[in-house]
Amino acid sequence: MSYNVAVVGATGMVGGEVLSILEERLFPVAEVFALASRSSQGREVSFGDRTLKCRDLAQFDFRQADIAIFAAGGDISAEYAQKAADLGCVVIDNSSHFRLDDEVPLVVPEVNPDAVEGFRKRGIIANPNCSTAQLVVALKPLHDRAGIKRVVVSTYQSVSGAGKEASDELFTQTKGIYVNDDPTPSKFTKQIAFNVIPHIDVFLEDGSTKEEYKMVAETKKILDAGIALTATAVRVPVFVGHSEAVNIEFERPITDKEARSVLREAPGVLVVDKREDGGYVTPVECVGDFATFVSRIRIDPTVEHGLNLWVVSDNLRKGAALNAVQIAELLINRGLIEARDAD
Ligand code: 11C
Repeated sequence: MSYNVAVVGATGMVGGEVLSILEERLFPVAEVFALASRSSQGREVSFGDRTLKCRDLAQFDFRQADIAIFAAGGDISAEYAQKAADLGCVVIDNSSHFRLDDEVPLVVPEVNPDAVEGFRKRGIIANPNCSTAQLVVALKPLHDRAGIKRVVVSTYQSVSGAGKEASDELFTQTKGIYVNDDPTPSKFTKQIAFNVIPHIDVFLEDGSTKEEYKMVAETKKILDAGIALTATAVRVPVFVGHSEAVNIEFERPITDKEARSVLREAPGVLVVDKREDGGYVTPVECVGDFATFVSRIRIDPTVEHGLNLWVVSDNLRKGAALNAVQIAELLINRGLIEARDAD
């Protein structure tokens, strides 16, 4: 059986990755609809060796699609996702719009696959924030083994998380600084080239940022509401690949050796941890990969049952497009979705 898939935001960075991943994973597509705003109508995007012409999202009849992957931001999801779902098209939404809605499951297939069944309420499944997705993939097997009490995480997030304009700003600023061009930021609040910025998304009343809040709330919804988590989210001058320094306090004892072997067996995780120069993964090495890489696994002797980890993943893939495609695969594998025009 094959499925008609609509990709909303097909001209964006995540939309482009969705198209690549559908093709790379041989997703059973009958037809792919590349949808974008009216101004992008007719623009061409690649799907394998085919070229697709973008259609106007506002004019698209979602009855033609079995699955829609939305990757065009919260406002577009707010306007169109429920309409698409009401027309019988299962929506997988990459924006933050529905993530904390009780009637919408928030799913990372390696972590809480059973939650996907809840899609029937509204016909929508939410994809987590990129920094949460890779974190919970690494935390889940450790939580199952030793019970996580508290997590302290500091992120090192690439500019692609903030979109194409942000990536362009890093590129232009980096080049410009060598020829004394004005580095005045426009997308970021401070210079990003040769700098780090401890601020992602808007500030909240308590002094944290929304990115940090998302990591707390989404981890609780996906993994376990009982886990205490505190985060500091930092933007770094890296194009693709988010990194996280993670400190974990467990209920029960766990050695670094046990953690390494549990992580080695865990779905979606690749352990690269040689305890020697270069024996760990950096963001440039994870680009284009499906895995969440875990390195620097070691005991934290300052707390009872403590561990430290370094977690790296391609934020456009596991953090967005790959997770969305995996959710679609999960729906198919569980027989939860049927092509309306079966072959
Ligand atoms: C960033 N994590 O790196 C953000 C991007 O809620 O889907 C993803 C925002 C989201 O800026």
